[in-house]
Amino acid sequence: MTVALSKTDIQSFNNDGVVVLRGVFKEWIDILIRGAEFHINNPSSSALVHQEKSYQGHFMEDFCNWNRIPQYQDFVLNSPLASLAAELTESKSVQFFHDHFFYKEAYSGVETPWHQDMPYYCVSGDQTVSFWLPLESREQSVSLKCLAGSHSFPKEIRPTSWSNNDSFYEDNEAFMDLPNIDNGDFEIKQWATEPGDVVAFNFKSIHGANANIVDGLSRTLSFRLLGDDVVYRQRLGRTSPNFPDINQKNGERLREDWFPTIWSN
Ligand SMILES: O=C(O)CCC(=O)C(=O)O
Repeated sequence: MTVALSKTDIQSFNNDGVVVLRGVFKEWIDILIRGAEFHINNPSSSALVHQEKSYQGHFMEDFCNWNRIPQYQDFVLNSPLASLAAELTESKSVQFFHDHFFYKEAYSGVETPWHQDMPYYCVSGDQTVSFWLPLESREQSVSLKCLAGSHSFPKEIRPTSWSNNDSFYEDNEAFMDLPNIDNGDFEIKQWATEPGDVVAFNFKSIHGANANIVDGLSRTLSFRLLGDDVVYRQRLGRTSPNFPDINQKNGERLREDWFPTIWSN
């Protein structure tokens, strides 16, 4: 299934590292909600739960469930996801990398801190895209926020553990610190969204999300896809998500049996 994007959408994605696409997944929301409802009651063994003492709700994230939840699998294989990834990353073929679920209960005061995804991953390349897909209406204040242009920074941002802020790997000069985002030097892209809208962003875009302090639950699926130039990269420790038995060498295309090609032309 394909959806044609405008030149402006593709240009915004290239320049800013992020773009909002309106209504492209409208027909898939009910299906994904069914998957998410099952998922909330049946998290995987990789699920992480974050809780802030003074708030009643919790924030659960979970990874790599598309193979066991039929509605997610249907979406990955049969929705316009793959064609949109090919268009945005200007790739001839696209591999599916993984899915990441963010479930924030009402009044769960745990934010998603500013970060960049790429350094947590076992890949390198420029032709990458994540689709951040909220399953209910999202006010701007609780929507994804992205630093425009941060996908072109000269170094990766030092990855840290969200629970204690420790450096994720043995620290080294390959990484830079997060810039001071509050000093007004950066343009922040953040949109209110309706079900069916999606925010597409490069794995190198710095992004975060405020805590869900509104009276309603917040369910978001992020689907991560790999374009033509993406290859395996060995990191200096466990990645997130972690693929300990991947058995690959630097520079190889990711193995097809785990990360299938879902678009080629
Ligand atoms: O929705 C959120 O809280 C954060 C999403 C995010 O960090 C991502 O999709 O990579």
